[in-house]
Amino acid sequence: MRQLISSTGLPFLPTPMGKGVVSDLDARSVAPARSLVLREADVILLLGARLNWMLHFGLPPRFAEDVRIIQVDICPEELGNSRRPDVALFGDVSLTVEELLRGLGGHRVNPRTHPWWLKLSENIRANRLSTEELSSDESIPLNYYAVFKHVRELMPPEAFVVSEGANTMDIGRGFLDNGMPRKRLDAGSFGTMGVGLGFAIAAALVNKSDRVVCVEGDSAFGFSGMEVETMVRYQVSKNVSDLCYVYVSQNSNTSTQSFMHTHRSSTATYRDVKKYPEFENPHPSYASVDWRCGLLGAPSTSV
Ligand SMILES: Cc1ncc(C[n+]2csc(CCOP(=O)(O)OP(=O)(O)O)c2C)c(N)n1
Repeated sequence: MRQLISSTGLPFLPTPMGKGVVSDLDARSVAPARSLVLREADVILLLGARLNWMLHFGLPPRFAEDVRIIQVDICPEELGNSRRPDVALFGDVSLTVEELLRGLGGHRVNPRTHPWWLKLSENIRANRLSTEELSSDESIPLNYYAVFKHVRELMPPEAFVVSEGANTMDIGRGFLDNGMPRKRLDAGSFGTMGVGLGFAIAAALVNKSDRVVCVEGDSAFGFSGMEVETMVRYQVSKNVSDLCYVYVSQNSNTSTQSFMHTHRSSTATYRDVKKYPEFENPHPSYASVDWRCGLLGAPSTSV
């Protein structure tokens, strides 16, 4: 796949767990222009990715009505699932790509002059600017972008990234880069919360040399947070001193949800919850889970 991208100059968009097959840092990644790419692409070569909720089922308005899809998949039942492809290729992605490369015979687009590339580059530039603006806003309560900017700076490029939550996972996808394949683990095709800490433990045990960075939304952490104790009991963090986990977005999701339920409001925010001191404590101390297990945990409200 790396050869396909480098020799054709085609723009590519990784799906979440495909991140790193071609490095997120590759100049041909158009992830920052994702919405535009999906909406306006006229031909899509779908390599092993599935047209499920993560790709909006391949349907309008997120995709063009008349987009032509060339779908390659090793599972025949996935071909035509949700949207009928114009070309269906049943087979191993690597072998199929090798054949495609042979057929393309050195065909190449120039990112500096091709009109589609120019449009994408402009959109990437504009989106990067607005993301930079958000990530440099370090007012309290911190926003996701400001937190991720700092996590990214501390993360070695070969790190495993475990990411779980809703906004935490979505926004983190654009910030926490993968330079290598099979190094991102998230809630997956079924968006299942509760897998994060278990994934982090498994990644740390399987690969003893690379850092594991586990980024959890607070609600997601609530599903499997007690695995911190498992880590300590099995001395995961002693064997792999580089295991590190971070809970972001301590936006008291649970408090907000209970608040919304109690007050029958669908628009309650963290600030509304703060108005009712008699209600749940909106500042649960996640760091104390670490302390109680003998780990180093630090609550943080600023960067
Ligand atoms: C097993 C399971 N139960 C419930 C859900 C529904 N769900 C989707 S995201 C989410 C939590 C999101 O909150 P949080 O982890 O705090 O992330 P945030 O959006 O605040 O960043 C939940 C409970 C789910 N996906 N899986």
